[in-house]
Amino acid sequence: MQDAVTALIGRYDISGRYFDRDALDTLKSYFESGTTRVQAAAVITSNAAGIVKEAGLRLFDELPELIQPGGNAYTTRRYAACLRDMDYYLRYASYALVAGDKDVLDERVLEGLRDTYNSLGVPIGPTVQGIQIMKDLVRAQVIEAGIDAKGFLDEPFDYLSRQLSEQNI
Ligand SMILES: CCC1=C(C)/C(=C/C2=NC(=C\c3[nH]c(/C=C4\NC(=O)[C@H](C)[C@H]4CC)c(C)c3CCC(=O)O)/C(CCC(=O)O)=C2C)NC1=O
Repeated sequence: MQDAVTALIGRYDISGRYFDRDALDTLKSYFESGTTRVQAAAVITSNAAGIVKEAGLRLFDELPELIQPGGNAYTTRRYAACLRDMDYYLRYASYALVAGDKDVLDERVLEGLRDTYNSLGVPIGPTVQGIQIMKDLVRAQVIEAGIDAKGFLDEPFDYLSRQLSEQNI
């Protein structure tokens, strides 16, 4: 698993180079955004349960067929599994936000997920919709907390959405 710093070091080490101007700029901007990343993650941490619950309610309000007979989130067990998945996406998004790198999402979340979802009939489109709802809720709460993280806050949510959609072949 890597973060913005180890990813950069890895790239430079491979070719035995010292950091150049580009690398130093990248490092500088990562460290400058560091406190904000941590503050945004703290907002997610302290509101996680509420965000997941609210996102679930909105999703099932927008797509009621998911929780009706024949829907993938129908039955208490599958409803709970769906919310648990949303909680996974939110928690790993907070990690990726702090790391400044998507590697943790590839390695811990996305790897093998398409096969699992396809074999269980978990619909990708609605899952992405749920992730986007969480993104909106997180953004609203982070703004409300007076934190300006708009340059990178959406990234992990959009990356998860994009990768899930692209993998839905
Ligand atoms: C941390 C990385 C990680 C992820 C991402 C993960 C996902 C994941 N979601 C699963 C199931 C599931 N996922 C959903 C999710 C949904 N159904 C819907 O209709 C909605 C659109 C959506 C919620 C937004 C459901 C309903 C199941 C249960 C499906 C079943 O057992 O039939 C399963 C199958 C095993 C299980 O039920 O626990 C996995 C592995 N597990 C992991 O360890």
